[in-house]
Amino acid sequence: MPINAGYEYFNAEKKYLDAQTLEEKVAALREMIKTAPKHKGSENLLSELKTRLKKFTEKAEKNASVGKGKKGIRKEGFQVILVGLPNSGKSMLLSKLTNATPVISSSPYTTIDSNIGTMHYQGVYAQIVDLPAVLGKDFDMSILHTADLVITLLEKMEDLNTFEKVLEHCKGKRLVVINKIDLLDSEEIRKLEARLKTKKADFVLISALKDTGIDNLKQKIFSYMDVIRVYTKEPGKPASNIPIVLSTKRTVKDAAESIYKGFSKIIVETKLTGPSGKFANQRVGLNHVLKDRDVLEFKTR
Ligand SMILES: Nc1nc2c(ncn2[C@@H]2O[C@H](COP(=O)(O)OP(=O)(O)OP(=O)(O)O)[C@@H](O)[C@H]2O)c(=O)[nH]1
Ligand SMILES: [Mg+2]
Repeated sequence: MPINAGYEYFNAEKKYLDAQTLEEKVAALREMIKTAPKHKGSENLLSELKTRLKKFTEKAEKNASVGKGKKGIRKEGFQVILVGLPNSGKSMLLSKLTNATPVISSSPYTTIDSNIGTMHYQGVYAQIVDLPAVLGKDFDMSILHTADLVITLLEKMEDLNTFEKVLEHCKGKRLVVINKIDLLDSEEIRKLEARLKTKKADFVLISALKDTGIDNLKQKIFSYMDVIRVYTKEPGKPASNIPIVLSTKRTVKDAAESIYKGFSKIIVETKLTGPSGKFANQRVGLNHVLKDRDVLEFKTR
């Protein structure tokens, strides 16, 4: 949002926001620095971009020296892991949540090495990891300690009993997903839902094969991320379609500072339209608490 930045800068910024790997982020940041306006008013922006680049290059170097870890999994942002017995449909679910193309097969223990994909949900990314079947020789439970959300994928509720002990290692939140509901009739689905409700566990019923419940599951995963999306707009233009992603209960100031450090200091007025506002174009202060899907219009000095 620097003053007088050209389209090249905005293109680079878009690449930066879309970047999914550290390497892509570093490349986009270099481009942002190259194309950012170089005058008194953009000094803060430039120095902030350079600090960010330094942080990312250091991280990239560190990652390169540690290698990719035992099973080649590097945690990127919010991490969701799929845990389940052989043939429960983990790999097929990964292929439905992300654009990964894992091997899917009716023979058990097909997945030997974890498969990784990125789920895109309305401007927010989550890393999804399809693990080798739980209790099998290739299952490495160390990832249970770092995952933010553990999805246990089941063909039937009883299957959970067989590996409940393993899940004691989970540090993150847990969600039960029952797959293959295309094999059940509506009466069986109704009974299953009733049973799950009494357990008070959070659950989703899906058929990965028939794409049933996949959007609902994505929405659920998003809700576990505890983030909000805030959009910026310029006067007389539509709001950008790339959100600023913040944790919940953050303020206008946090949104501004996430654009670049020091940006909130040059804001003279903020107009807000969205769920946290009372009416469209409401003038709000820097301490106003934001909600998901708010749109902000900053006036700077
Ligand atoms: N009917 C039905 N079959 C499914 C569904 N999801 C997956 N399958 C089938 O179940 C079998 C196993 O699917 P995978 O995705 O390979 O299962 P997995 O959990 O990754 O299995 P492992 O890698 O061996 O642990 C395949 O034959 C899939 O076609 C579903 O929703 N309904
Ligand atoms: Mg598999």
